[in-house]
Amino acid sequence: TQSLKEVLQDVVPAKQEQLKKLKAEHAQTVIGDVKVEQVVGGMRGLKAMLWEASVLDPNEGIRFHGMTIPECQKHLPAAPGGKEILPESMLWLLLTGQVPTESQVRQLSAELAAKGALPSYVEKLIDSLPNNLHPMTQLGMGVAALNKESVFAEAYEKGIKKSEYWHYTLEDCLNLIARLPALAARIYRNVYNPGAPIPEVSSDLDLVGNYARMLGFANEDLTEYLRLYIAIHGDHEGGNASAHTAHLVGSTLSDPYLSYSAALYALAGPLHGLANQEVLRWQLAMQKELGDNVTHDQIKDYLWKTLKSGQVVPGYGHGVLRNPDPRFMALQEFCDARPELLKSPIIQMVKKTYEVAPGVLKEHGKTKNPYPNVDATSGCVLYHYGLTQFKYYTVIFGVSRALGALTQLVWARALGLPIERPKSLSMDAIEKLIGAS
Ligand code: FCX
Repeated sequence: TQSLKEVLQDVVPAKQEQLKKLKAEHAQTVIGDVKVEQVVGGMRGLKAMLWEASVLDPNEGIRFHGMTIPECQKHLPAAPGGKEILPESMLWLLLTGQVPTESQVRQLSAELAAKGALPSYVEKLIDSLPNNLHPMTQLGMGVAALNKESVFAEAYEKGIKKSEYWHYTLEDCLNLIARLPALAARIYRNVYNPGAPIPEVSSDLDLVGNYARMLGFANEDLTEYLRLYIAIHGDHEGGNASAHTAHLVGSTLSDPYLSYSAALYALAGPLHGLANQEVLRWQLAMQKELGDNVTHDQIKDYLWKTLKSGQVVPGYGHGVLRNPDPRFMALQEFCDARPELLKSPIIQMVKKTYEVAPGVLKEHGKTKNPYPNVDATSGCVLYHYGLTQFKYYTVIFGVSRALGALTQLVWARALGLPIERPKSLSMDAIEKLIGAS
C-alpha cells in the first residue's frame, strides 16, 4: 500500500511541470477583465488565485478534483460498517487528486490517531480560558499555540531549500489535522461539561470516531453525520474568506498553524462560518414564537419580518452559488433516509423554510441567490442529536475546513507560489485611471 506521502511524491513533479508550462507559454494570456464593481464589491468573480483542490460552479456547486458530492459519496471509502464519506478519504482526494483505496484510508486514520494527542501546554492553555470565551476564539488560540510544534518553522530557521518546503509543510498539516479533534473536543468539554474526563485518542478509531467519543457522544448516527458534515465542508475552492486567509497568511511562509489560526478567525464571522450558529438561533426564535406545527404562511410572515428589520436570512444566499447548495442537498438526503430525523420539529421547520424562503427572497429582490447554502440545515441536525450548544457549531466547521485550507498550503509550497500582494487603489486613483472626474 502506497502511503499518502509516497503518492504525493509521485504527483508533485507532474503538477510542477504543468505550472512551469503554464507560466512559460501563457504568462501574458488574458483570462478576464477587472471591473470597478469588483474592486469595490469584494472582488466577486475576479479570477486571481491558484487553488487545485476544488472548483465551484455557480449552478452545479462544488467539485472536488472534478468529483461531485454524489460521486464522492459513491467512490470515497467510508468507516468500517459506515456509509458516509470519511474525512480521511476527502483529505486524500484533496491532497493527491486521487481516490484512495480502503487500506490507504485505514492506514491514514491510524497515522492521524497516532499523532492525535495534544501537548500538555495546549491542554493547560485551553483549560485556563474562561468558559464564556467564544469556542471559536479558543480554537484559534489553541491552533496558534500549536505553532511551537511546527517542523516547518524550525527547519526554516535552520535554513532549508525552497524545494523542501512542502515536505515540512505536509508534516505540519497532518499533525494539525490529527490534533484538531482533541483540541476541539477539549474546548467543548471545558465550556459545556467542565470537569468531565476526556478519553484519550484511540488508535482503533478514525478521526471523527475519536472526535465524537471525545465530545462525549456515543450515537453512531451522529458520528456518521459528523463524518459527512466534515468531509463535505472540507473545501469550497480558494476564494472563500477562511481558505483565502490561510492561503494569504501562508504565502508569507508563516507556518501552517499560524496560517490556519488566522483562517479560523475569518470563519468566525456571521456572514461565513458563524452562519450555522445564526441559523439555529433564528430557527429556534421562530419555533419559540410560532410553536412546532408552523404553516408555510406563518414562515413566510416570519421571513418578511426578518427582512423588514434589515437582517439577512441566515443560511440563504451565497457569494458564488446560484442554485441550492449540493452540500445542503446531501445533508437533507441524510435526513430523508432517517424517519426519526424527519419527525424532528426543527428539521421539519428547515424543510418548510426551504419550501417558502426562495420565493420570499426572490420577491424581496436583493440577493443574487435566493437558495439555501449548507448552513441552512447543518446545525439543525446536530441540535436534533443532542449537540444543542450552537455557539460550538462553527468549531466543527473549523475542524473540517482544515482539510482544504491545509492541503492547499502543501500545494502552495510544492508549486513555489510567491507571497500574495494584489494592487489596491484609492477612489481618486480609480477615477484617474478611468478618466472620470
Ligand atoms: N437575506 C437577506 N438579504 C440577503 C441575503 C439573505 N440571505 N443574502 C444576500 N442578501 C443581500 C445582501 O446583504 C446584499 O444587500 P445590500 O445590497 O443591501 O448590501 C444583496 O442581497 C446582494 O448580495 P449578494 O450579492 O446576493 O450576496 P453577497 O455575495 O454580497 O453575500 C452572503 C453572500 C453569503 C454573505 C449573503 O448571501 C448572506 O449574508 N447570507 C446570509 C448569511 C449566510 O448564510 N452565510 C453563509 C454563507 C456560506 F455558506 C458560508 O460561507 O459558510
